[in-house]
Amino acid sequence: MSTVYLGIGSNLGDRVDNCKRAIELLKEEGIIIQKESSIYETEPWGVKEQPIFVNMVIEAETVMEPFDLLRVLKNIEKKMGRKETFHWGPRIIDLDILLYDNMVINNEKLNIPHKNMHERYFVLKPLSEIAGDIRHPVLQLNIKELLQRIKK
Ligand code: PH2
Ligand code: MG
Ligand code: MG
Repeated sequence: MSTVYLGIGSNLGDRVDNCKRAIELLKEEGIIIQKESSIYETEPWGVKEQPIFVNMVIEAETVMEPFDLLRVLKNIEKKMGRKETFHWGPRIIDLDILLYDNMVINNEKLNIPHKNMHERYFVLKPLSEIAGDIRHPVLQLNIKELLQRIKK
C-alpha cells in the first residue's frame, strides 16, 4: 500500500457537492480515504478572472501505481463532466496527485510532488491541517514550513 495526498478543487456548479461526489467515486475505485481536510474557499490562482474555488486535500491509501492512479483520476474528472478549457481555467472538478509516498517523478504527463504545490496556499493550507509534519521529498521542508514561507 502507498500513502498518497490528493488535491481536490472545483469552481463551477455546486462546488462542495462536486468535491464530495469525487470522494465517493474515488472510494468506488478501491481507494481508501484516511483523512479529509476541511473545505476552503480560495481566490483563483494563476488566472484570476474566474469564479472563486473550493479546495480540499485528502490522505488516501492505494495499491495503484502513480500512472494508474493518474488515469483513474482523469476518468473520474471526465465522468463528472469536466470539459477542457484553457490552462488554469474553470473546472467542475480537478483531482491532482500532490504526493505519493516519498516518490519523485518528473515526466511530461506527471510530476510528483505536484509542480507548484509548494507555492499554492490552496494546497498547503488544507494539507497542513491533515499532514503538517510530512516532508516535501525534494525541498526537504515540512508542510507547515512551506506554508510559513508563502505567507506574507
Ligand atoms: N487550480 C488551478 C488554477 N488556480 N486556484 C485555486 N484557488 N484553486 C485551484 O484548485 C486552482 C486555482 C489549476 O489546477
Ligand atoms: Mg490543479
Ligand atoms: Mg489537475
